[in-house]
Formats: sequence, C-alpha cells, structure tokens
Amino acid sequence: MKIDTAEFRFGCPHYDGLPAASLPEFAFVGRSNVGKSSLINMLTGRKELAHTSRKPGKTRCINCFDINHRWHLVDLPGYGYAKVSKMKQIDFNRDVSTYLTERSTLEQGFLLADSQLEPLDQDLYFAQWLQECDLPYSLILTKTDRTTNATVYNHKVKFEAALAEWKLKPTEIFHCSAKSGKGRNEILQWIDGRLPRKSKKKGKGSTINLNWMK
Ligand SMILES: Nc1nc2c(ncn2[C@@H]2O[C@H](COP(=O)(O)OP(=O)(O)O)[C@@H](O)[C@H]2O)c(=O)[nH]1
Ligand SMILES: [Mg+2]
Repeated sequence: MKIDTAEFRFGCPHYDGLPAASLPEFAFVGRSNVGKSSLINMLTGRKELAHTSRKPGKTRCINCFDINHRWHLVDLPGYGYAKVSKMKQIDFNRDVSTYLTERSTLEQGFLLADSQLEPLDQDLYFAQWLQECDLPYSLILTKTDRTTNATVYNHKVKFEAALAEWKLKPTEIFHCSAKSGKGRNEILQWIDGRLPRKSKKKGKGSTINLNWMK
C-alpha cells in the first residue's frame, strides 16, 4: 500500500466524544515505550505524525489518523507504566475499553510487544482481553534492530508457547523495526487486504461483455 495522505483526524480522551464511526479502523495498543508512536511514524512515512516521546504515558487520548482517506489508524493510550495491580493495568482506561468493545468500524487490533523481552504477563493479559472482546488482533514484535535475529526468534517462539498456553490466537505475528523499516510492507499489505475494494472509475474495459450469453 502506498501512503498518499496521512493526516491527524482527532484526539479524544473520552469514548463519548469520538466522532461518528466512518472508515475502517485499525487500533494500535501496547505498553508505554514499546515503540508505538515510532511504528506509526514508520508505517505512514511521516516523521512526526505520532508524537514520539521518551517519557512514558504521555499519550492519554484516543488519537486517530486518516490514511489515504480509506482507513483510520488509531493510536490508543499506552498502558503498563502505572504502579498498579495487573488487573488494573488491563482495566487501564475505561474509555479505551469501551472503544474496543463498542466501536462498530473497528476492524482489527495490533498489540505491540518488545522483541527484546520475553513475553510479559501484561502483554498476555491484554491479548486475552482483546480476545474476550471478540476483537481480532495481531501481535507486532517491535525494535528488532536492537537485538539479534536469534533473540527475536527465541522470543517469538516463547510468545507462541505462552499464547498457546493462555489459549490466545492472534491472527498474525509481525516483526518490525521503526529504525530500519522492517515489517512495514507486510503490515501495510495485510491492512490493505482487509479494506473494502477501491471503487473503480467507469471506463474502457469496465463493462462486462455478456454477448456470449446470446
Ligand atoms: N532502535 C529502535 N528504537 C526504537 C524503535 N521503536 C522505538 N524506539 C525508541 O524507543 C523509545 C520509545 O518509543 P516510542 O515510539 O515513543 O514508544 P511509545 O511510548 O510506545 O509510543 C524511543 O526512544 C524510540 O526512539 C525501533 O524500532 N528501534
Ligand atoms: Mg507514544
């Protein structure tokens, strides 16, 4: 998928304040500092689209970006930085919870996890919760440039084992690096495959010839 336009649409702290659902939405979630903003910038090819910050927990809004006027990329608040219980970390934000369960145009979730780390319970609890919401989701292992291929592979295998143990079934597992651009084509292509087909302009060759039926 070629990114022609990527524009900020809205940032809203409350589900009730969200604009009416329109285009298909793809939501990105993950612990603070996992590399979510960097990935969004990498996918869209815009350096400053999602504000990248070293300070955890800065993004506290449901942020929506219009991509090619065809789909919406939704950046959800990070979780996992607050010193609260595991269950509270899952229930980190009532409005995000409502968004994930209620938003009619939400197609898919992308759960980000750091490829440098072994699977964290926080990530697994979140995957479990996405699944309980009946939201199809994929896992994206981030920051692969920061470690060796062997470590990424090892952590992927551990993730697969942990997911199986928790009876979790992400649709796909992607690897990415915001630094090198790894994973960009795969993720964009995958999203493209889930969008309604573009309406084609009428022109030569667009009419089906039914003469053979006569
Ligand atoms: N080397 C490398 N650093 C990354 C990558 N993704 C994010 N980072 C760094 O990790 C930190 C957190 O990234 P950010 O995108 O703000 O994470 P967020 O809190 O999940 O939005 C920043 O210092 C980024 O520069 C990556 O793929 N490779
Ligand atoms: Mg961020």
